[in-house]
Amino acid sequence: MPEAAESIVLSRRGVEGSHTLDVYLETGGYEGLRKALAMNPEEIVAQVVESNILGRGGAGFEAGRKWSMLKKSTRRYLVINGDESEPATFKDHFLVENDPHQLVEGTIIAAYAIGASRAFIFIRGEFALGLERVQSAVNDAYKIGALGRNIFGSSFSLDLIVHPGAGAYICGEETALLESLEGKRGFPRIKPPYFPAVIGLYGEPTIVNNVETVSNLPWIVSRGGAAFKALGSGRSTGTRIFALSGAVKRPGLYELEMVKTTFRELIFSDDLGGGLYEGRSLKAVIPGGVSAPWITPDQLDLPLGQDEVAKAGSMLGSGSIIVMDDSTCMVRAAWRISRFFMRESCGQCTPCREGSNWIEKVMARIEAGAGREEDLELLMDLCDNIVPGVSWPPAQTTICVLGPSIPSSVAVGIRMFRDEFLTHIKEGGCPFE
Ligand code: L3W
Ligand code: SF4
Repeated sequence: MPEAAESIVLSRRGVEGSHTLDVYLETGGYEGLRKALAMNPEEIVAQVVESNILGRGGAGFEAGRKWSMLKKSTRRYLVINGDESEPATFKDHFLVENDPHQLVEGTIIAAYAIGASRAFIFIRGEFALGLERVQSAVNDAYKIGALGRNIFGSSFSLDLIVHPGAGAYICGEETALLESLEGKRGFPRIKPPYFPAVIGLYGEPTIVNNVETVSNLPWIVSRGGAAFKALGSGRSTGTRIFALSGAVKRPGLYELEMVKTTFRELIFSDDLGGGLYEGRSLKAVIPGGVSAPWITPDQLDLPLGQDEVAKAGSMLGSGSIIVMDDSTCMVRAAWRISRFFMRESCGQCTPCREGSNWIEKVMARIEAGAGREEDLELLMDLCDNIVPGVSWPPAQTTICVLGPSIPSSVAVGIRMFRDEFLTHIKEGGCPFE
């Protein structure tokens, strides 16, 4: 059975009015910030380093280490990435709508720790209610002196700007997000040299952190980095929100202590995913956003931990878990994912722009029943041209990681479900329709 989870970022779930200032203050809101302001910024960085919290946006980079990499400069910025657009990832959406003050408080703590006097929260434009609530939380924070000049009577001042995205998935890539904030088209920059911590917004050192990552900070500062590290195991400390979707009885968000629960428990426990629908069997699971290689039913005892999933040849990524049962057409699933990447490619790099288009066209014709047997080799060859060796973790031939994400589901789909692809080709159509 899964361990009982300590609720950190979802502690106000189900509390009526959780997005309002009154409820936030009644439930300990802004106490973490008050404590933080009584500490030196270096002490807060030390607490976050000790917590070992891994970034919750997808890459899992240690947040404290990233802060420590910030290049010395008089002007520095903090940017919070709330442009969540990965298919089946919906944790930040929930946090911005239901606990916007927690996000704002975490942002102020992070800005104080890194010495930024201006911060931005970039929120996916389609999250209309979330945008409204975060803006309203920011307005309230100014009113009670948690933002603006001399926050809570301290010498620290901060301005916080809420910025809506304009509908492009690629703007969730941190350097494209910075371009977009600067008013330009969301084209990713080449890293290095453009690691935001070195050359970021307006050319100044910038920290980009995910919504869920900073939402943990009020708790980390209040309870201490060691208390956070005591949860989870190994490098995967604390709790994490898992967004469970697909063919399960109880899809939704589950905040779980990292590593202490397995995929099997998350999917099948009555108090978590509740299992599959009657008479159905499991085919595969996509473990961390649609860039991640699928895992098979015999890998279900893997713990939900960063390194554990990486060792098994996939990634925990953004913490979204898609369950596919025997009613799922795997050709259609892989085609839909390739179509997503094709549409969202920004077009700067040839392998990504041309490769995604070509792969999508071939996948579409197989799904429609007009494929040829040679198409499977053609698809693997196209994948190989985007990621040499179609290896995992992928070698990068492009400016950003969207390119290397394209082959993953197509290659893994062909390797794991070749017969299903061949059935589409030989029978001239989708057997699931
Ligand atoms: C300074 C160095 N900074 C690394 C920083 C870097 C970034 C962080 C991680 O990919 C993943 C991707 C998606 N000096 C540094 C340094 N940094 N070395 O560390 O860097 P990186 O490049 O590994 O990650 P990334 O480009 O942020 C993100 C996966 O997440 N993903 C995506 C989810 C999508 C959303 C969404 O909908 N918006 O979250 C899903 O799993 O595939 O692997 O800050 O600057 N030497
Ligand atoms: Fe744009 Fe794709 Fe290149 Fe990323 S890999 S910069 S999305 S073309």
